[in-house]
This record gives sequence, structure tokens and C-alpha cells, in this order.
Amino acid sequence: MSNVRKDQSKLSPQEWSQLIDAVDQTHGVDAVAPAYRAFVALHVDAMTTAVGMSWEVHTMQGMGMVGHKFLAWHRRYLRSLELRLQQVHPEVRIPYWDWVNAREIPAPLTDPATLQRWSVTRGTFDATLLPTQGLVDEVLKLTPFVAFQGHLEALHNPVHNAVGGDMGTARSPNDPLFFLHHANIDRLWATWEDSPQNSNPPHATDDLQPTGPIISGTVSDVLSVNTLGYSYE
Ligand SMILES: [Cu+2]
Repeated sequence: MSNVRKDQSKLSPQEWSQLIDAVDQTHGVDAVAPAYRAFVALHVDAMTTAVGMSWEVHTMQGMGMVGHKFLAWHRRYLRSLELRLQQVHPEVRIPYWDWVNAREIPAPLTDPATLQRWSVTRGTFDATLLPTQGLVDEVLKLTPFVAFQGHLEALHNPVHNAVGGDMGTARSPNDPLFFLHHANIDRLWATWEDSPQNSNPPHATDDLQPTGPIISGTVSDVLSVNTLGYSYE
């Protein structure tokens, strides 16, 4: 199995340049669908439109919205982007940003020229907002699924705010760092799933929405990363 998502700190310069080039090539006006901007637009819809909120992708306090499908939806969403990037460079994998151990934004994704090409905005990075190992360990012990997912989503939010700019908004995927952050969240879920005492989601038969080139199938279709064709190093 070569579809292994690596820790971003272990990527070779060549792996970084292929990843960045694959993102570049999905940005062009004549990029094959789904283009990068379609991924961004879908996430904006998920957070800002009444229909999008019915997809139950995020928990939004004060709006009565619970992210029943937070983990499942983002797993499908990341995998779709990864498959799209592999149409450009078949060797590309989405690396994960383990912010517990690497408490800076990965250097190749701080290059001003690259960020400008992608129209990415960033705030003032605040590493003190990044979760610690102790917090991650607490969340990994939680069961059943609903408690685990809710706390993992809550733990993931401050990372968005630590980076700021696009990452702190509904269009957070405009910053490709989004995908490295969410790959780490997905990896923690996969780790949790490996424990035999942990239960599956109560919403397993629900469809992931909206059905289209990026999102399809049900929650139960994405409960195994191996079935989806990848794994974590
Ligand atoms: Cu999201």
C-alpha cells in the first residue's frame, strides 16, 4: 500500500514541490473539474447557507447546529481533494500537520509568493492556541463516538484560529494548510477507530451531502481509511 499519508515534517523537497504544483494546477481557469475553488465554495456553503447547515458538517453554537457528520464529511472531502490532486501528480498524498509536535506552520506553506498565487490570507500566527499532547490524549480516550467527535471538533477549532486569515473563516480550505490540519484530525479519528472498544457513529446510514463530484455516499462508507484506499504513517 503506497497511499500513505506522511507527517508533513518528513516530506522531501520533491514531495513538497509536487504537492504545491498539484494545487497550482487545480487553480487554473481551465483546470479539470472539480477545481480547487469548487472545494472552497462547497465548504463556504456548508457553513453559511441554510441548505448547507442541514448537512450537519460543523457544530455552530447558538444556531442549534450539531456536527453529526463532522468527521465523516471531512474525511470524504479530503479524500476527494487528494484524488483530484493525484490526477495531476499520482504520487501526491495529503500530508498531516501534527501541531502537537510541530508548533509552527510548515515552512513550505509560508512562502509569500506561493500564498499570493493562491490568494491566501493569514493572520498573526499564535502557537499558544495549538492543542497539547495532554488534550489530544484526553480526547482519544473518549467513547462513545458522539462524545469523541464532539470533543475532537472542539479541539480542532483553535488550530483554525491560531493560523487566522482564511483559516478562521468559512472559506478556510482556500488555505491548503486546512487539508494538512484536517488530515491530522482524520488521523486521530483513524487511531481512535483502531481501538476495538470504540463504537461506530449512530448516524451511519445517513447520506453525506450534497451528492456530487466531491461528496457522495453514506457515513458508513467512510468508516475505514483502508477501504477508502489510504493509511497514515
Ligand atoms: Cu469544515
